Amino acid sequence: MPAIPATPYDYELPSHPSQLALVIIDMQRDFLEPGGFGEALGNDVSRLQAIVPTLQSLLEAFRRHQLTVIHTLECHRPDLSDCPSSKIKRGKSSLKIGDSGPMGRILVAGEPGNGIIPALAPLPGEIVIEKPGKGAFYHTPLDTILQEKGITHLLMTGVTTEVCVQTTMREANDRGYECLMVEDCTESYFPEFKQATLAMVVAQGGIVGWTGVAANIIAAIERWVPQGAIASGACNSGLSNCPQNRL
Ligand code: C5J
Repeated sequence: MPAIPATPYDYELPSHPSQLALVIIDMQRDFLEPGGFGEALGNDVSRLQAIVPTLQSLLEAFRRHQLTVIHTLECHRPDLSDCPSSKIKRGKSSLKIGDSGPMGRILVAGEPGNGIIPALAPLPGEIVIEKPGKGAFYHTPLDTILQEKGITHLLMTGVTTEVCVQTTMREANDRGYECLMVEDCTESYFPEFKQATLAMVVAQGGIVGWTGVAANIIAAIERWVPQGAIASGACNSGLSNCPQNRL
């Protein structure tokens, strides 16, 4: 089986391209742009912008080869009935979840700040998971969708490395998925937390999975999937980025 050079050792690709998915966690204006949730928590949001071009290249490779792409959004219903109370209470920021900020209500579905940044906007046919927790498996249909599509291998990207990306990777690992965190397609407001997370997931022989870089993944995909080949079952779920089709 083809493999991607990775840490702590090569990451073997699955037997069929339809078993692989790119998971893009929370690349939302609320986390990447001034005036959103990330800045309200006191963070320098400009740090997260740095991964956008590399993530775009990886996303384009997946789209070129018609491989499955899954976007997630951290968001809540307008009445916050799906928001864990701990999330609302936690923190001492001036703007809390549900409050009105410069880009609309913080982390509320449908508000301008809650959308995915235009550079990575989902295309029709790509799965968009709305998640009320930090992990993308908590109170979402993600596991069911992956099982229905026969997906076994997940490439984890997005923000922030040590919160939603790591939580999702740990949830996925516990469910038996083979996960690789893409080092240059994930970022944190705290560089030391990103480094610690990368070290933690590969420790003890890959206790949570692998880490690797986008260029190696793109090269492996180019060799592995014939140009334009349709990966059976991928991207054909009928789900889209249209708000009415979000999950
Ligand atoms: C956070 C996230 N950091 N997407 N969310 O609150 O990592």
